[in-house]
Amino acid sequence: MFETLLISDENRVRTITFNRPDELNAVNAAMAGELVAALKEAAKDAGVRCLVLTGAGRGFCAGQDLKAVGRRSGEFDFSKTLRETYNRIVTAIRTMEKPVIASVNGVAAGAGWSLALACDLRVASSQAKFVTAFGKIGLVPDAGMTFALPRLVGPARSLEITWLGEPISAERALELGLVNRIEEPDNLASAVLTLAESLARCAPRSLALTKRAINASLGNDLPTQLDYEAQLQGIAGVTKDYAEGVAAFVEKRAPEFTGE
Ligand code: T3D
Repeated sequence: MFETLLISDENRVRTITFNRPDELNAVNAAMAGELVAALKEAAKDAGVRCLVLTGAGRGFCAGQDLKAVGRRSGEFDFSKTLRETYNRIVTAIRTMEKPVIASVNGVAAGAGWSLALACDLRVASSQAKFVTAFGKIGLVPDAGMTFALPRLVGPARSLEITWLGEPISAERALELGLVNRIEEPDNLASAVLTLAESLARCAPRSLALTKRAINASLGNDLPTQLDYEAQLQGIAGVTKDYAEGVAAFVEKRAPEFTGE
């Protein structure tokens, strides 16, 4: 269906695989457009309870396709392109009402790292590395990197990482809180699927509203956040899944959540 992406579904988990392995899955115009469409589809498909993003071959994603840069015609409008591509992709991931996991199978560079940072959780291969790349080619970090990094590691480390552009190993990324878990390369896909399946068994509205609450908390003061929690609990507390969760507890059985 897509030229640059592979899509697979297993146990209510959708996996989108960036599929330009010869370029370490660098993003060209076709891939950016297809990613916007694939994220939209995943968001509206009620059968998809968790989404995984990963890369084919030895890379996760090397950011903008630099080989395509030379083929650009006329005066290139960076701002317009970013607004119409990466900004839409990052917004789609951040606002998706289901968990999105980056399964970082190899190098994540430039906007490719930004895409991983936009995800809710990151599981990295022990062989993965993270490279800001922007500074080396005279650009500014984009695709949400300057939003995500300070929230994960604070402003001073964010500047150190983006200014110096030194590659960060998976192990260091784990120490810094840039990834949630590390897996051996051969085990990465199955470990991520197991994690995604656990999330897919949870109550979908509970996961979605929790994502909203955690995202909102970073811009809220305590009274606002407490009120927001009360508002969201007002929604969760009248779902069939809440009734099912309580019934399953009392009956000592596993809940069957439907998303209603
Ligand atoms: O322009 C706009 O629209 C604005 C948006 C900008 C957003 C951005 O993402 S800017 C940042 C762009 N990305 C980079 O600058 C990263 C460039 N790549 C690298 O620095 C290195 O390739 C890596 C650190 C990612 C990996 O290094 P390594 O040694 O593991 O692999 P390699 O040998 O450099 O690359 C392997 C192949 O992938 C190679 O192809 P070849 O020579 O075997 O035919 C290489 O050219 C290709 N490749 C890697 N990155 C890109 C790429 N091809 C196109 N675009 C790339 N970004």
